[in-house]
Amino acid sequence: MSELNLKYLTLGEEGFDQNLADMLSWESVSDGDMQKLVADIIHRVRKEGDAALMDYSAKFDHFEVESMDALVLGAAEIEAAFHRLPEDQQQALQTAAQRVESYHSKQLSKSWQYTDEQGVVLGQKVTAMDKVGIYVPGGVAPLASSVIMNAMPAKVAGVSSIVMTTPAPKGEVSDFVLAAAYVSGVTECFLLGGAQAIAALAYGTETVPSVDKIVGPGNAFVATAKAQVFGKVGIDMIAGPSEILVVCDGKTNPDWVAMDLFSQAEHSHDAQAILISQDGEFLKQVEESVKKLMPTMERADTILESLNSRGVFIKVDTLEQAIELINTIAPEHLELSIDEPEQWLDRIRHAGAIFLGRYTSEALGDYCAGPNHVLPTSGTARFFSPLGVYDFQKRSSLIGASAEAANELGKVASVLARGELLSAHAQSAEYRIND
Ligand code: HSO
Ligand code: ZN
Repeated sequence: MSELNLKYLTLGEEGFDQNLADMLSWESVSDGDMQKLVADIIHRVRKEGDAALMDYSAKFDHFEVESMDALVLGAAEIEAAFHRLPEDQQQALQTAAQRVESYHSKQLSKSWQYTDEQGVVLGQKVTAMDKVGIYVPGGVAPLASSVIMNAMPAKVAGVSSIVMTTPAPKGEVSDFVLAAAYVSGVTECFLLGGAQAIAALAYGTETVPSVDKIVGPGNAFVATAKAQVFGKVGIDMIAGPSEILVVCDGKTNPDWVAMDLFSQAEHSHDAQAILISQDGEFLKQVEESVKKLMPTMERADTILESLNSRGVFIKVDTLEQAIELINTIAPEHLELSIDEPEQWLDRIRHAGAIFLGRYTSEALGDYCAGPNHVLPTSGTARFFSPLGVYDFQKRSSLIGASAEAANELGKVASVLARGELLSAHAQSAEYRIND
């Protein structure tokens, strides 16, 4: 294993802003070649439907099937996977699903309506989307929690059909992932991965229904495909690598802090873990903990690569300065490992999720606290929010004019329409003016 080589920065030193900006920058790998490859896959799925899906399944997943039936799991098969799990896993999945469900039920928007002074009925009618597709990556970690986090807000919104696709390399699919689908109301699962899965969900094939929105994480192919089908269907945000920023006053056990940094670093070689403290000694102690604990980690290679390429320890003079830096970084996950963290909340404007106090590890939020773990990355917390029920609800405007209101407002509309040189608009308003 190569050596740990952590980057230290000190607020106020020469070049700090640029050095920090360099550490934070992250470019997606979607170049022109990738765009073309993905466009070809989408085109072929649109043209050939199921036949293309079966062919891609053999080619990319080494899973050769005679018919599409082999790539579809229905409700009974999804449920059966749940019952094959050991009881502690069944229970943990159910607890997580219930907590995520009850948290998200607070996010439900309701329709509203009022009558203004002119007697015009105005309002907003809120409806759920009809059909949603969730992409679940294959890869080494069977991300059951991501199934819950993506499906549950759709379920709470009242989406009537929630389907899932996940690749099945050599026909293998994780029972843990299927069981998570079961506890979160997914009714059908397609064993498809990559750009072809996204194409199938966006355009539909003989077997796969087209959906209204596609959500869920994925590799560069999946992200590129989602960007390309956007507009035909809705998509969630395109997520970058996972990040954690821990602000610590130096009074938390350094092993805890090191492990919290590891917990994001183990997601991928380009995940980012940042620690900020006003206590320089403490930063060194956490580095010692990192060195001590690293060899004990199952995913030590990934953690080390991530810490060496993108890890940063930042020394500040005061906690106030630390809080200022948070707003510049706009982290996906922010742990406030300090006394009375709530006192600082007013000043924090940009963060995907905020973990309050030394006992709140990010892992609780990743799995089972209740809030969503699909969060804005790469500084996009400046303008994006966590995935929520609101992402599966949409709004229709309501306008109802009485004869009197049509008279009054019609005059305004007529003047504006004539100003825009749109006479049909003007006349349709004027027909209803009676004085
Ligand atoms: N931390 C990830 C979510 C996750 N963690 C899934 C464990 N499993 C999102 O940033
Ligand atoms: Zn995580």
